[in-house]
Amino acid sequence: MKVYIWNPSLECLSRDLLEKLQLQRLKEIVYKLYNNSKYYRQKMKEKNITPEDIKTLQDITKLPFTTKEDLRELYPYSMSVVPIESLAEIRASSGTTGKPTISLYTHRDIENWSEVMARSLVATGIVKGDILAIAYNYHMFTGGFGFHYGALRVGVVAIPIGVGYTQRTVMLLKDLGVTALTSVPNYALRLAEVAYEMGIDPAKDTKVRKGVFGAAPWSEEMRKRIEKVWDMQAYDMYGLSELWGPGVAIECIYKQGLHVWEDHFVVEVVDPKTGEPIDIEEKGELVFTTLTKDAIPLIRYRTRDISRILDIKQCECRRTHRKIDRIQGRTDDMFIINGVNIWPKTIEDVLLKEPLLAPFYQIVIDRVDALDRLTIYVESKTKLSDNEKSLLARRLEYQLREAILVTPKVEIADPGTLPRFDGKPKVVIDRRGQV
Ligand code: DLL
Repeated sequence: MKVYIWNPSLECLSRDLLEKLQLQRLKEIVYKLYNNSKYYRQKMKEKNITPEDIKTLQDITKLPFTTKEDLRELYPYSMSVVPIESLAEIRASSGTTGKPTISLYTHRDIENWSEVMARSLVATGIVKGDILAIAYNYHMFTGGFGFHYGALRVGVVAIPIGVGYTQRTVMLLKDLGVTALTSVPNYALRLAEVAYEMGIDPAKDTKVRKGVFGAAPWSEEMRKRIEKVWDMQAYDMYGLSELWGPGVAIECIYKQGLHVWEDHFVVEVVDPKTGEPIDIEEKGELVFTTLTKDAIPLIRYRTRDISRILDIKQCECRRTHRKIDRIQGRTDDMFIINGVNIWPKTIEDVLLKEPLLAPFYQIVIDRVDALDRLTIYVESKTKLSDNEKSLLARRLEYQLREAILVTPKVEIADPGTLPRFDGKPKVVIDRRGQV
């Protein structure tokens, strides 16, 4: 297969020059935050450091961490270091206690995000001449627009196909001669299933031969299945809204880890318990410092995603940017339903507000027809009639949808019927398995 590179002068920059560029940008960003962000100035003062203490890249470990809690506390605008009128876009993630985290973008942010997305698409062989169906949602989520911006930058034809109209999507994939697909990984299997039901063989009757999947964990086994049913090459894309969205790291055609765009991000791996740096190749929590983010630059952002930095000097694709392994899990209890991040606590908050319910519940996640399904079993305080159960369940489904942005199925259980736990309760049962 041919290696395509969007921006060779930066993607293949020598390590020496790349690290010099990183250090220069790191110094600039630390200086900017020290002088413009009350929050970071305070945090640096607590650690007794000033921008002058950053002399080498290794000095990054002297800097304080930033967490998701910090972002929530400073909701909605207080993390920003630019005036509101210079913003181009505002996005919000699904939140834990009703308050989402806010992502702010200046025009420069959109420029840089488009650049890393362009590089990422091209790294997977999606180039001018391709027709890309973007089956991510285009609302507040970063998936749809992120890929869209990247496609426009490269000159790939973008189809904002979105999610939800699966039969129509299959028809359009076929009729429009789509060559590349991007979505949450399991949606690629769902599309294939629906295609078969419509008498369409995705491998033979469509031209889709490349796919980029991310926003949720997926296994090698799932990759094999996707590649087989579609007769495509499937690549892993990593990103998070706090760092623009998708486009932080991407697999190149060699599929041996994901290149992190290191002229835009410094990647570290730390021990999730102690915060101490971890050796190369060892598993730990990914931490990113942004080097070019404009509205909300972040220092040492704790992602809670588990991975490792791979000890590979030079990739066969010639890119010099270091690679991380595919995401192996998380340090917290967040789970992802069809690309939407959900914390059990948000569900609990809704359930415990309802006076008819007892505080015993279970969250069950299944995969049905290649889509994630969320069912919440919760006990009522007193025995209810079938009609009362049904009314209560519908009301809770509505309230939960408002809180978690996914519609679950709610089942009301009779008092005393759900399991009790002596120790840490096992409230989330994920039956999706590896695939
Ligand atoms: O999921 C951005 C994105 C969109 C990435 C499209 C890739 C493709 P958030 O909604 O903020 O942003 O969720 C970020 O999703 O911390 C991981 O836990 C998880 N995640 C993202 N990509 C992957 C991946 C987008 N390739 C959170 N493998 C992250 C495993 C992933 N988990």
